[in-house]
Amino acid sequence: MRFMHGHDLKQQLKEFARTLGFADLGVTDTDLSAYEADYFNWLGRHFHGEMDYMARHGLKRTRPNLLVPGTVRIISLRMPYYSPDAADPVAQLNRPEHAYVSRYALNRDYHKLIRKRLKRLVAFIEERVGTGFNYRIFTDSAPVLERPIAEKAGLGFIGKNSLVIHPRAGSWFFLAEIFTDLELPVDPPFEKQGCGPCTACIAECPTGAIVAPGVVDARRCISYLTIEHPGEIPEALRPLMGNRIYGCDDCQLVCPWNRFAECSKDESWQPRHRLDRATLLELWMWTEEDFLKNLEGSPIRRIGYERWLRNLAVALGNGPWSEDVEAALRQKRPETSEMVQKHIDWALDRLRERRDLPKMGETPFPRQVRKAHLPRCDWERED
Ligand code: B12
Ligand code: SF4
Repeated sequence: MRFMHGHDLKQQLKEFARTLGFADLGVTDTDLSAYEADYFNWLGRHFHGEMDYMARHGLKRTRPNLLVPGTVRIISLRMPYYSPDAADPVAQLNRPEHAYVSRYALNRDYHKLIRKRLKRLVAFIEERVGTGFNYRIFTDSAPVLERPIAEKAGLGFIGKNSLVIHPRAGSWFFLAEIFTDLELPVDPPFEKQGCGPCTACIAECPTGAIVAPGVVDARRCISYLTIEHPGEIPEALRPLMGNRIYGCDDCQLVCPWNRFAECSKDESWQPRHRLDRATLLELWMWTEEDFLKNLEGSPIRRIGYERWLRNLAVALGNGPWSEDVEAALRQKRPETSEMVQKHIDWALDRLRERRDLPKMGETPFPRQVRKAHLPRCDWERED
C-alpha cells in the first residue's frame, strides 16, 4: 500500500461505504476450496434447473483467480433493502386476491444501483492509494460465489435457507464484491453456524425446496419458478405458489434472526406502483405498455410480459373465484402466447371447481405464513 496503512484504509473504506448505504464490509483472500465440493455436488444434482449460466464457467466460480487473474483480496459488502414503509408482507401473502412481490423487487433494480456505488468506493480507494491497482466489481452479475465469500469475509453465516444471515442484521440484504490485487488485511471468517436447532425455513418453504440444511433445489423454489424458469411451471407446484408472483421471501420471513434485521430508508427500495399492496386483478389488467412503463428500472422488467402474465395466471388460479376474475382471464386469453394460455386454462379450471364446489371455496388457499419474524426496524444496534 503506497501511502496508507492497510488497516487505516479498510477502516476509512468501511465508514465511506456506510454513507453509500452498505451496512458492512469485510475482506477475505481467494481460497474458496472449502466450498468447492458442495458447489459441484449442487450442480451435479441438477439443482440449478435451466439456469445454464450456473454450470457454464467451470472452476471460475470457486477459484476467483481464474475469473480475475491477479486477484489477492475480495472486499465483500452487504446492503440492506427491507423498507419499513412497505405494506406488511405477511398480510399481503395471506390475502389470496392480492399479489405478493418479493421485498427486494419493490422498486429499483439493485444491480445498477449497487454497481454505481461500488464505483464510488473504488474512486475513494484511488484517491488514497493512486490508480496503480487492479479491480473488478460484481453484484450478482458474474460467476462469483457471493455467499461463501461473504461468510469468509466475516459478514455472516450461511443459514439453513442457504442465505447469509448476521445475528444482528438478519438476511434482508444484497451482497456485492470488489476483487482486487491490493493486499488489504483480511478479516476473520464468520465461523459459527447460528441456526442451532431451528428448522423454520425448511418446514415453512411452501414447495419443500430446501432439501437439506443449506441446500436449495432451485427447480422447486418459487423464486426460480417465477423469475428464472423460462417455460411452463410444473402443474404439481402451481397450487403451492399461492399469490407469489415475483420471487419468494418465506424462508426469510420465518427466520427468527430477521427480527433483528437492518432496514433501509433509502428511497431506492421504497415500494412504487403499489407493488407492495396491489391486487392480482389490478396487475393482470396492465397492458404490455403499462408493464414496460411502470416497471422501468425495476428488476421485474427482466422477466418480460409473458412470464409476468404466466405468474399472475397461476396466482389468480390459486385465489378465490369471482365473475370479474373469470372475465378478466377470458378477455386477455386470445392476445397471449400458447404458454400463457395453458396457465390461463389451468386457472379457469381451478376457479370453476371452486365456484361449483363452494365447500372447496372455503379453503382454496395453500399454506399461509404461520409465524413470521418481521424486522422491527427501530432496533438499536451497537457496532
Ligand atoms: C442462482 C441464485 C439463486 C437461485 C438458486 C438459489 C440457491 N440457493 O442457490 C434462485 C433463483 C432459486 C435464487 C433465489 C433467491 N435468491 Co438468489 N442468487 C443466486 C446466485 C446468482 C448464485 C447462488 C449460487 O451460487 N448457488 C449455488 C449454491 C450451491 O451456492 P450457495 O448457496 O452459495 O452454496 C454455498 C452454501 O450453501 C454452502 N453449502 C452447501 N451445502 C451446505 C450445507 C450446509 C449445512 C451449509 C450451512 C452450507 C452449505 O456451500 C455452497 C458453496 O459451495 C446468487 C448471486 C451469486 N453470484 O452468488 C444470488 C443470491 C444468492 N440470491 C439472493 C437472494 C436475495 C435470493 C432470494 C431471497 C430472492 C427472492 N426473494 O426471491 C431467493 C432466496 C432463495 C434461497 N433460499 O436461496 C442474494 C442472497 C443475499 C443473502 N443475504 O444471502 C444473492 C447473493 C444475490 C445478491 N447479490 O445479493 N437465487
Ligand atoms: S424462496 Fe420460497 S420457495 Fe425458495 S427456498 Fe425460500 S421459502 Fe422455499
